[in-house]
Amino acid sequence: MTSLITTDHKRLIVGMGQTGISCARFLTAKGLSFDLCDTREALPNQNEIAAEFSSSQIINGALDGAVLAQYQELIVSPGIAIAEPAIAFAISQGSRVRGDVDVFAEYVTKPIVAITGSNGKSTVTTLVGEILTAAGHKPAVCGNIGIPVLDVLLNDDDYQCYVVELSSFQLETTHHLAAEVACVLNLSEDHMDRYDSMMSYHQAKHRVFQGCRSIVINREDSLSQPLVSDAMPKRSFGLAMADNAVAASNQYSIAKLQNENVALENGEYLMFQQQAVFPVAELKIKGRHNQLNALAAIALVESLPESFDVSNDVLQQVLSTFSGLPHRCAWVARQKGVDYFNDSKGTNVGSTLAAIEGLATENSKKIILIAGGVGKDQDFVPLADACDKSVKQAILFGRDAQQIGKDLRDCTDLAQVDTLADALSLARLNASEGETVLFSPACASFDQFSNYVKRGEAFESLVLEVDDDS
Ligand code: UMA
Ligand code: ADP
Repeated sequence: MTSLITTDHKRLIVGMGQTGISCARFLTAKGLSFDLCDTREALPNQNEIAAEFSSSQIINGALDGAVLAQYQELIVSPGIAIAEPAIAFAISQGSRVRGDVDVFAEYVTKPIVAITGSNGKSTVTTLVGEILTAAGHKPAVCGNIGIPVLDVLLNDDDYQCYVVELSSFQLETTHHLAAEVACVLNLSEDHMDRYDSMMSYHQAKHRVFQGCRSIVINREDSLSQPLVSDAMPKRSFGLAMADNAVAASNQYSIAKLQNENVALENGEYLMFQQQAVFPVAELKIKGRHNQLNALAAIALVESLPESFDVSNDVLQQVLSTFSGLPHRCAWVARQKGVDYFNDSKGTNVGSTLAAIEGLATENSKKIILIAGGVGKDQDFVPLADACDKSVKQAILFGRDAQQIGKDLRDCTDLAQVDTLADALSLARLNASEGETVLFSPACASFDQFSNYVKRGEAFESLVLEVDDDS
C-alpha cells in the first residue's frame, strides 16, 4: 500500500470481498464517496471492481497505518481484525472504525431479529426466516449466513423485517444495532486465534444486545445471558423448566408428557410454559442441540410485534418439514450397514460435541470420528468425555492433528493421517455394521480446502465413490 496516496474521500472500505463490495454499492446508491483497499496485490475481479467504482481509488497490498489514518472513517470487513497494527494506528490518529452491519443499523427502519452464538446461528436464522415466510410475512434472511446485510437493504421495499445472523467479527465493528430482539444462542470456545481470551470473544458477542428492545436467553448457558434491567422484555429457552418464578416467565422447554391429556400422544414435546407446542419425535432436525435451536427460533419469532403474528398451524407445518441445512450432521449414505454423516460445518469443539452427543447410542462406542484441520488455538480436551463414552476411534488429519491427538490421548483409540481421503479409507476399514462414521472436524478447513462447503462436498463425494449396497 503506497503512502503517497491523496484523496478527497473521507471513507475507506477495507477488504474487497463480499462485504466490501456490498458497502461500495450501498454507499454509491446513497451518493456517498469512498475509496477501497485489499491486502491482496490483485483480485481476480479487480478490473470489474475498478470499472464499477471508477471514481474511487483502489489500493492493493499490505495495510499501511499512515494511509489508513488519512481517512476519517474505515469500514472494515469482518475477515480483518481491527487489532491489526495499521488499523490500530489509524484509530489512535482519530479514524473511526465501523463495519457493514453498523452502516446497516444506521439506515434500517424495520425490525431486526439479531442472532449470534458459537453454534446454531445459521440453523436458527434459517428457521426463523422459514417460519415468518410461511406465515406470509416478508423477512430478509441475511448477514454472516452468506448474504451481506447492505445488499438486502438496497431492496428494502421487498422486506418487512430483517433476520440477521451475526458473527463476533461483525459485532466487533457494530456500535448500535438496536434490534427488536437479540439473542446469543450459546457460547463456547471459537476463534481463539483472533481473540486473546474467552472474555474478549464474549464481549464481542454481547455487543448484539446494544440498544435492543427485547432479548431471548439460553437458561442453561449463563455466558449467553446479558446484564440487563429486569424491565427488559425477555423470553428464555432450555431443555428443563426453571423453577423460580422470574426465570419461569415466558419459558420454552422440553417436557415428557404422560397420560396428561387425551388429545396428545405420550412423549416429549417442545413446550411454551405448561403448554405443548410440538412433538419432538416429529421434528425433522435431530439431536438435543436442534431441539434447542427450534425452541430458540420460536421464542425469537414470538418476541416480534403482533403484526408478525404466526399461527399454530404455520408453526406445526414448518417444524415438521424443515430438515436442516447441508453440512450440519447431514446423513450421506449407509454402506455395509455403516451410516456416514457429513458435519463439515462443525468447525469448533462445541459443535463437534453436539454432533457426537446427537448421534451417540447409550453405553456403546459406535462412532468413528474424523476430525482435524486448522484448530484455531482451541482446547480440545472438552471432547474427551464424549469420546470416552461414544467414540470407538478418532481419526485425525490436517494441520493440527497432532495437537488434537495430545488433547484426546487416553480417551479413545487414535489414528493420525494426512488427508481426508486417507481418513475415510481408514474409517471404512475399521467400521463394523451398525456403526457410524461421523465427519465433524471441530476445525476450520483452510489448510486443505477453500471453505467448509468444499470440504463437506469432498467428504460426500469420497463416500459416494463406493456403491451404496445397503
Ligand atoms: N481481506 C484482506 N485482508 C485480510 C482479510 C481479508 O484484505 O487480512 C480481504 C479479503 O481478501 C477479502 C475481503 O477482505 O477480499 C473480505 O473478506 P472477508 O474475509 O471479510 O469476507 P467477506 O467475503 O466479506 O465475507 C464476510 C464473512 N467472512 C468472514 O467473516 C471471514 C462471511 O462469513 C459472511 O458470510 C459475509 O461477510 C456476508 O456477511 C463467512 C465466515 O467464515 C461464512 N464467517 C465466520 C464464521 O462463520 O465462523 C465468522
Ligand atoms: P453456525 O452458523 O453458528 O456455525 P450452524 O447452524 O451452521 O451454526 O451449525 C454449525 C455446527 O454446529 C453444525 O455442526 C451443527 O451440527 C452444530 N450445531 C448446531 N446447533 C447447535 C447448538 N445449538 N449447539 C451446539 N452445536 C450446534
